[in-house]
Amino acid sequence: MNNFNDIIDKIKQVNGDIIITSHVNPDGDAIGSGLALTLALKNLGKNVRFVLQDNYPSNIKFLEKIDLVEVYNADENYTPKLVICVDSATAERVGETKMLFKDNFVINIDHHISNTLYGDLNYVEEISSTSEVIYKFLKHCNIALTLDIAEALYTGLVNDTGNFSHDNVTYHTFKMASELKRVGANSSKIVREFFNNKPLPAIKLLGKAMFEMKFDEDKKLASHFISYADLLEYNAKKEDTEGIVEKLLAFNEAEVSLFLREDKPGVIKGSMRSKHEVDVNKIASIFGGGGHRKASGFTSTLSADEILKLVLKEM
Ligand SMILES: [Mn+2]
Repeated sequence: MNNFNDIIDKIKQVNGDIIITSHVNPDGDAIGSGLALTLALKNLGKNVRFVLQDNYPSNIKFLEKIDLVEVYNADENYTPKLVICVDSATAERVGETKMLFKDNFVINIDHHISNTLYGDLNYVEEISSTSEVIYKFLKHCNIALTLDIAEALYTGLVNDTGNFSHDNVTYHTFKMASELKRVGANSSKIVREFFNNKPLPAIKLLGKAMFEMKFDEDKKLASHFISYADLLEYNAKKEDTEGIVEKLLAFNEAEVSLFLREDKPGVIKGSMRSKHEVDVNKIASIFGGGGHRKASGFTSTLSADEILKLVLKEM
């Protein structure tokens, strides 16, 4: 594992384009940490682009500099001198932008315990969010926090902590939030725009999930599956199911929640959350996924029934 000095030294050495990337279906932490780092390195005079396979979700468009996000174009000849990947536990998680890793120097900055250390330099620390890692990095390097950077980082923080409700929140997380407020981050605006800003298909699918939720009395698992046909029927985007897995866990008898979404015919994305002791990072790993003890994800080509059976067996 490398340290922040290794990383800033490499960044300062680079002459030419730096491309920052992150995982597919980017969430608030992927966008927040990546955008904050993009802005910070631009302020150091670097040529930086923030390139993702998928565009940002609509509930994050309030961020002042969100237009810096570029969607990867397979026809373009990218020639970065350095690629920095944030919030992605594996190289595969970045999707098509993995092409950028080829023949290029890669720095991997993340907070997932399951990170495979795929970079030429790796900094992985299991704290609340990659945004908190980037915050520590910027402080360490004495890079100034501008308002734009602060709001991007705050968004990542509320995304990965469930607005400071998960147990990945520490004294340091609150100190960071306090510092971001001092710089001027509008926390109430961020939470309102980010969480209470769902389009109709998302509201309908949430209602459907709550109504149709399955519950295994024995293992205390609350689960729900949304098929590809459901997504089409409700005219929903993948991002419209964001948050359902947490809402399933709101059931007082549930210890673990499992949300399955068929992203394209035959391919299911699974998300899991755990209330207490059950390690869902371990469960996700049987499908080749991972994440954290209390929040994890995976992708599988098994059927929803088969996945549910395997999860119950593993619990
Ligand atoms: Mn994250």
